[in-house]
Amino acid sequence: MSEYIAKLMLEVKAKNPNEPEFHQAVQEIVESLEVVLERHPEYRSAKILERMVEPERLIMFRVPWMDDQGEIHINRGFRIDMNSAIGPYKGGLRFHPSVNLGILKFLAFEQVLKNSLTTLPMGGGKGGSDFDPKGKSDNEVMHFCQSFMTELFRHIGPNTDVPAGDIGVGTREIGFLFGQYKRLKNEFTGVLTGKGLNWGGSLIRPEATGFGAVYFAHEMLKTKGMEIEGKTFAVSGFGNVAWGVIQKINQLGGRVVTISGPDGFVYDKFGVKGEKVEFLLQMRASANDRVQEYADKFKVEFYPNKRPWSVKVDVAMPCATQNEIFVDDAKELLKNGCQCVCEAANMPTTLDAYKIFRDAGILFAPGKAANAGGVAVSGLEMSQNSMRLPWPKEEVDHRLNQIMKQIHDTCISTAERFGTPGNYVNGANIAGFLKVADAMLDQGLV
Ligand code: NDP
Ligand code: 2IT
Repeated sequence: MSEYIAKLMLEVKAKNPNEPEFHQAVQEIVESLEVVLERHPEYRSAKILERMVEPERLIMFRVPWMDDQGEIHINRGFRIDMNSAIGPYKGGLRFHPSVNLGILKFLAFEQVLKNSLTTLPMGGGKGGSDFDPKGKSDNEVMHFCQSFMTELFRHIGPNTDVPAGDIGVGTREIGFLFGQYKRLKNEFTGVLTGKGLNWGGSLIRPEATGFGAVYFAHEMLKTKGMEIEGKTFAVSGFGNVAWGVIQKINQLGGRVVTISGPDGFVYDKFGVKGEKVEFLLQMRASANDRVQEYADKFKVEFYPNKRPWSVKVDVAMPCATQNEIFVDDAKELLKNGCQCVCEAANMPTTLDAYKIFRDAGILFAPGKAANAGGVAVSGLEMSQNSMRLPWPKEEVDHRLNQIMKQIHDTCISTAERFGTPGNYVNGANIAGFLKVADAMLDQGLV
C-alpha cells in the first residue's frame, strides 16, 4: 500500500511542479487514508483519490485596474473548482501578494474535506489574487474588486459556486464584489457569503471561524477533563480569525497572552481583552500591518521578528497563515508545557512539526476540523438566503456550536474506528474523505 501512496505522490509532484503547499496538503491526507484504502479497495479501483487531487476546473484570469494616481496594474485572478460531489463549490477568496496556484490548490483541497465535515451540502473551491490590499485606498480596492468580478461572475452562482472571504477579504471586499455581480447579472442572490447584515449576511459570520475553533478546543480539552477557564493561550495573527478566537476565549474565562504580525509578536501577560480587542480591529483597518503599535499603546512586551511560540502557555491557537509552526516551535511549545494545539488557520503546522506533537501525545486538531465554523456559518447564510429569512444571533450561534461538537465527535469516532484513537488529523481526513468518496462512487465516473 505504501508503494501505491508513494506512486500517487510522485504523480502529484510531477503534474503540479513548484507547488510545495499542495504537495504538503496531499501528503498529510494520503498518509491518513492508507488504512481506508486497505480496507476499501473499491475506492482504489475507482481511482477516487487520483480524481480528488485533480481540480474539476481551474479558472485563471487577468485583472487590470487603475490606482488613484492613474497608473495601471495587472494582477492575476484565480478560482479553483475542486470538487462538487456533495454540493456547489464553496470556499473563500484570498487577496495576498503570496497567492499562487499551489497555495490555492492546497486550500481548495483542504476545503473539500472541511466542507464535508460540516454536515452541510457544500463542495469545495478556493480562489483569490496576488493583489496586495496593504496601503490601498477604499477606491483602489473597489476598482480592483469590480475588475476581478467582471471576469469571475460568469463562473459562479448560488447553485454553482459561492465564494466568501479569507486572508485580505472581509466585509468591505465582499460588498464591492457583490455589488458588481448584481450589476452584471441583474440578480440579487446569495452568490457570496460573508455579506453585510443589511444585504443578506448572517449574524455571527464574522466571528464564526474564531468562535467555532474555540468551541472545538473546548471539546478537546473536555476529553481530558480540562476546561478553557483559567488556561493561557498563545494566538498568532491579528486578523478576523484571531479576533473571533480572542473574544470567545475571554468569554469562557481563558487568557490570551500573545498576538503577532509580520513585524513580530506581542506578549501581554495581563491578557488581550476589553478595549485591547477593539484596538486589534483598528490596527487591522489601518492596514499598517504592524502589531508593535499594540505593545507601544498598552506598554507590554514586543519581540521583533519572532513567532509567538516561545512563551509558556497551555494552549496554542495559530490564526495567521500556513506553515507558521515549525519543528523548533513545536519543541519549544512542548518544553513549556503546552497541552493542546488547535489550528484556527489553514495548515499552520508543518508536517514534521505535527509529527512532534503527535508523538508527544498532546491534543492536536487540524484546521480542516477546528476552523470549519467559518464555512459552516457560510452554509447557514446560504440557507437563510434561500429561505429569505434571517435567523437570530442565538440560533446561528447554537447551530454553530452543535456543528463543531458534531465535527469533534466524528473525528474521535472515526479515528477510533480506523485504529488511531485520539488522532484528530486521521479522524478528520478519513471522515471528510468518506462522505465525498461515496458521493463520487454514487455519481459514476465524474
Ligand atoms: P485576515 O486577513 O483577517 O488576517 C490574516 C492574518 O495573518 C494577519 O495578521 C496577516 O498579516 C497574517 N498573514 C497573512 N499572510 C501572512 C504571511 N504570508 N506571513 C505572515 N503573516 C501572514 O485573514 P483571516 O483571519 O480571515 O485568516 C487567517 C487564517 O484563517 C488563514 O489561514 C485563513 O485561510 C484561515 N481561515 C479563515 C476563515 C475565514 O472565515 N476568514 C475560515 C477558516 C480559515 P498580514 O496579511 O498583514 O501580513
Ligand atoms: O478557509 C475557509 O474555510 C474560509 N476561508 C471560509 C470559506 C467560506 O466559504 O466561508
